Amino acid sequence: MNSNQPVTKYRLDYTKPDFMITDIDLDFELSPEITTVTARSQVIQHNATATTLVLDGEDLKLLAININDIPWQDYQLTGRGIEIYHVPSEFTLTIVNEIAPINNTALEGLYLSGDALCTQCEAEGFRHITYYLDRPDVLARFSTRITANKIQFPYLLSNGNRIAQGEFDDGRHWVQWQDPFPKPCYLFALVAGDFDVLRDQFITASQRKVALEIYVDKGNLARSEWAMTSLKNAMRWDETRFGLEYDLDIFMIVAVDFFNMGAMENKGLNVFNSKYVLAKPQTATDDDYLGIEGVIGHEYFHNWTGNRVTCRDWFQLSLKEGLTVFRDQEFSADRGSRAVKRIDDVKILRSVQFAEDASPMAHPIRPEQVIEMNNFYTVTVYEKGAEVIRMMHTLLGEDKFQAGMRLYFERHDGSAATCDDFVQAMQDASAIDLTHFKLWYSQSGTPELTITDQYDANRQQYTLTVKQQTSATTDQQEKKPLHIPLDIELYAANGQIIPLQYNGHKIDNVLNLHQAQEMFVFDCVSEKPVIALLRDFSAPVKLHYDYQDSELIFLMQHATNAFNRYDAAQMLLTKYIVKNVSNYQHKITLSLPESVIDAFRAVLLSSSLDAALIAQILTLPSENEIANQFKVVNPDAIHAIRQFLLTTFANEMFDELYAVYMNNKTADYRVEYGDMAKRALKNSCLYLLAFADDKTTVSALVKQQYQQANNMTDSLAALNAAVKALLVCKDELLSDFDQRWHQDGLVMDKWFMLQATSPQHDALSNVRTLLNHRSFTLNNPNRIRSLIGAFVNNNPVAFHALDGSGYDFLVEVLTELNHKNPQVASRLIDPLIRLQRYDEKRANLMHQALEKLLKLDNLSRDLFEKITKALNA
Ligand code: B3K
Ligand code: ZN
Repeated sequence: MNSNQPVTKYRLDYTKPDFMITDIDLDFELSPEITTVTARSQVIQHNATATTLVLDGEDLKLLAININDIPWQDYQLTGRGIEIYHVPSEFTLTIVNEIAPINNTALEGLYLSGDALCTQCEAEGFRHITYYLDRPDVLARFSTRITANKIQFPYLLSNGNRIAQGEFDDGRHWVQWQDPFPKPCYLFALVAGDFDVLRDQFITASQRKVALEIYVDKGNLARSEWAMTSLKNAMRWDETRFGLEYDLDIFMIVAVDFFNMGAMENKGLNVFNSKYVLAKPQTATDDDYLGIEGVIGHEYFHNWTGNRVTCRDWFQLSLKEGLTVFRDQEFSADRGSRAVKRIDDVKILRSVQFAEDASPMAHPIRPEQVIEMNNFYTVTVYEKGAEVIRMMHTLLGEDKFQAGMRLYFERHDGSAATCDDFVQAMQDASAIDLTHFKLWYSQSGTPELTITDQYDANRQQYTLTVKQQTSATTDQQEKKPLHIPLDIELYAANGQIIPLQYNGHKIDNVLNLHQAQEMFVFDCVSEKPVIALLRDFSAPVKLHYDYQDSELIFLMQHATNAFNRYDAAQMLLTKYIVKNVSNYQHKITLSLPESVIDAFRAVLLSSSLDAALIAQILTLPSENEIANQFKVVNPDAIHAIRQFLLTTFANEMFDELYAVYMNNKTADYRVEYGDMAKRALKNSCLYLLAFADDKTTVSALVKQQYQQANNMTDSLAALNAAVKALLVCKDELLSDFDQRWHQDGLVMDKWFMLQATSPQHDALSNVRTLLNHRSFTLNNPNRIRSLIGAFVNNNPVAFHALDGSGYDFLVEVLTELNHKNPQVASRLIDPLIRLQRYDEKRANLMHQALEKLLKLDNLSRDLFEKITKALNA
């Protein structure tokens, strides 16, 4: 695919473009086999010494170049595009080229999704459509004319407003679109196909009418209603919380089945993976509903944070992504449970982002060097990026943060900005010095806080000593202390809050850490307190503090912050997980104190806690979360300990789990937060029960729930329990599910995922068999992720099998995907590049697997970048 030698690009090498394009008229003669693109651009020289216009372009067939409507011969095609020599200082450039969407399996540029044609241009896909200045700091007004066969492609969509349309005698029709807002080409979109359309409208705060249209595959109209509801909620929320109104007269969403990621925020025409649009109770789980709400919100919020103000260069990606993730997190938190949303987000950070920091792909939220930009749409740029925004929000408070947002838009609306610009606006609007804070943008790695304390009863003083340290990462040896907001609270033994004060002055709960080691003294502390640390997870760090069990159990009951309650439970379990992993390795019997079980039983039976929060606390940390506790990961030990805990909980709390299960049944299915919380609690009880020794009772219960369920949340929960606890009914239920849903790819993804993550000893051979299942195809990224992605990421025991079979399997898959879809291949390889985290035997096998891949013909830039980093680490 990419025959060019991979080149590393550096953030500090940024230079302004020599030429700008102010306007572009695109004309598409569409057909899946050959599409002809005519691009008429208004080009202006910005650097007076530049006379060569260098345009990006890949996999294009050039037909003609005109300058000011006169054919131009003075050019040369390079592997990466075209160099046009001796151009005037201002001119009209017309380029005609052909592309073949039908052959585009990489799903970047213009490609076929089922019977529809659609585009994906971020980050650098536009160069697969025509020759252009494919960089985000070139903003042009786009107008797009699309011509295609009317029967095959009744809907022809692009960005902006539809300004004209017409028909030809030969069965073709055309539509002309115009987008009044200048934009970089990564926000360009075109969709052509036959759809059902859900239409609605939204009246903005200033009383403008916006037409809302959601395009879905024929027959799926009923499954698009939740997406529409979510869109309207997102539009209203952005007005009320951020004061941001939508700017065009129309907002369209198109759902497609073949899509490399979740969705794309193209101006006025969002293209979505159908997974994040389609939902009805029978096919979508509560988590799917929440996922749709979040992603619809995310893409919509990009209209201001990403589109109106875009990125100067791709190193600045977190400018729009970190900020927009923060915004979508807040949207979800404001709509549902703030605490539960926070816990979900922290889990992703701890399990995936911390692992990325400890991998050869470690990078700051603003990367310094990149070979393939698509490799940097990472949890670090997105989720850690959102944490960095959240810390600024914590430091400034909502009002000053919003003032910062307003200043940011005042300064940068309609242009391309940098992360520094954003922080500057926050600093200027708040008068809070963020100079030291900015280090979060350039330093990679997970900071670790080691906290000790001392209580002086005579002086009634409590002293906290906080050390911070960030270990070297593969990309960066030297680390400096960061500005870290540490949110704390002190409690007396009766659960009362002890106010923070020193010398008669009130002290804020958020301590500002700046140095490698600091001391904080609090007085008027009349007894040795229990401390809640990192309230709401106020910074993306690892915490070390020597809590006694009794203190953790106390925090599980008394912490005012729900995140702290959850986290105390996690820390308590983690202590015994780590202890038992060592027991396992030394062949000592596994054990869990009665007091720990009692603490969890108390949470389970709590009448005051939100049901969804109880469910979160009762969910054991995943094997990946646990793995991050260890320098060298032992997947078998971790799995064994987790199974032991599940069985212990189930047997010890059987009656209580059963009672809570029974008490939280909901009659009808409603997408309503309270009901979702009840289902979450009920289903986490069912999951635990499935591991109890009384298999007859639990099998019957699981089977009954599966058979009686009127919604996917409940049937999938039952199926999951059966598969993970290896209940005898599992095969029967799995095959029933297959019979029922095999024609529905999105539903089958859940079924593939369950089997890919099964603890069954022959999970891999089952996965191999499923590659030939009627519902599976290696052409669809969703299927790949749910079967292969789930296996390599979430079945560590099988993937890291000591015979190397898991690694061999991944090598086979990647060999095929390397040319078919490099972006998807590159995501799948992540667990294989983390070889330093495993014992010598596994690390050697992983090394061999990577060397094999490195020898592939035409290795994509995407895989090349990760493999070479891993081998050189
Ligand atoms: N901006 C897109 C992601 C594009 C990924 C390109 N490989 C979706 C989003 O973050 O909203
Ligand atoms: Zn985004």
